[in-house]
Amino acid sequence: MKVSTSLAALAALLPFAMAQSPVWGQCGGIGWTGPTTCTSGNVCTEYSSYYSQCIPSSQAPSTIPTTPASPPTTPASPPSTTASAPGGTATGLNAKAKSAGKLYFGSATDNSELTDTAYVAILDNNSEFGQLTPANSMKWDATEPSQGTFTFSGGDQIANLAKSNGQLLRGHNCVWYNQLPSWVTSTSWTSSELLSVVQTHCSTIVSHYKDAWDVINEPFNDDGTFRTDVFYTVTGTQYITTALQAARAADPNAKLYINDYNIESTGAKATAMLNLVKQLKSAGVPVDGVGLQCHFIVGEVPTSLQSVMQQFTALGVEVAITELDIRMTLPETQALLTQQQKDYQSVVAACMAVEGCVGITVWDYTDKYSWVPSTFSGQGDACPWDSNLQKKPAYTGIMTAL
Ligand code: 9MR
Repeated sequence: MKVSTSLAALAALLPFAMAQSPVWGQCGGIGWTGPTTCTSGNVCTEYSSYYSQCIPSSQAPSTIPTTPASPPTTPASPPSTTASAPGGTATGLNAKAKSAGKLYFGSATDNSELTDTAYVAILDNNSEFGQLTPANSMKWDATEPSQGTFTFSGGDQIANLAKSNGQLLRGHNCVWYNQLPSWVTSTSWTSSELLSVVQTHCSTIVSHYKDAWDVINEPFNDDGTFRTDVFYTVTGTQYITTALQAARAADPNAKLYINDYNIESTGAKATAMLNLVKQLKSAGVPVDGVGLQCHFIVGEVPTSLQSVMQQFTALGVEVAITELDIRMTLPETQALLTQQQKDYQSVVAACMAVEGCVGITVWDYTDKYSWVPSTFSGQGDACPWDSNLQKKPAYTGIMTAL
């Protein structure tokens, strides 16, 4: 399918420019050009300078949160622990990121890694990491293995670790084509049945884990057409609207993201994501951020990363670097490590240069647990710590940019 065809399909499916926003629709915020009043029975409630939403009058908070002066923050964030050395010098990645005005520097992690005490000791260090993303345990196969039966044990382990470390949590993810249980992929759904399944799934997991969420993960093919997974095949783009609205209703404070890869440079896929965000916002569908995964290759960091992030923030959404790693063809050499250091530095510098880039997450901090070698044969060493949990030159590259 051509980009123009899929966007036309999206346009046809989304309700357009209304005089008043519907319940759960957007009704204000920086960059918002749509309606600023709500349909009867709802009240326009400001959550941040970037987002106001129509809430049923019966559910509207008695005190409206104050508008932050700075770029959007995650309201549900726990307090950070002290992360500076005596004299005020920031001692780790998260401490330095926060001193520089970002919300966090974080890492993905996985449940099977949490028995490695040396690994966990570094992960627990709030000076290095102020945010965690579960690499697998909040995905659909882990959280709703059979219809209506939810299991939170794996996700809870990581959520509890983040809480006890004073770290933010990023839910990952509500709707993705991959790691789906067979009851989702093998049933012959009608559109309304599958939308109800999406609604229940997103609503349940987003209300269980409060913070930022990758509500929609990887909706596009690399040519900018929509990925023809079960959700798109059965519902068109309506599943995106349903998932985001369910997430907003489940937790009005959670930052709701669409997350993808290969949108980090200008091209068809980034354009498709920009158009999707525009369409969703103009239709009053809640979307707060775009996640740029940033799975890069040494020596091939896109030069347009900063300008692409600026194009997203110009639409009134925040951005985050959600899954950063920079892999190399093995064996590792000093030259590759030096180039990797420069590459980490330039990615982090791009986020630093964009006010609405709220934070950076590496897709695990150590080569010991990177997903890369099992997926890309002959490649690896993509993380800022090596497989012996020692810092690599890449670590210095990040610190320099922060
Ligand atoms: O890191 C995850 C790995 O353990 C899983 O086997 C894999 C399954 O697809 O998913 C990995 O995480 C992916 C993430 O959920 C979405 N973006 C790409 C990540 C790397 O594949």
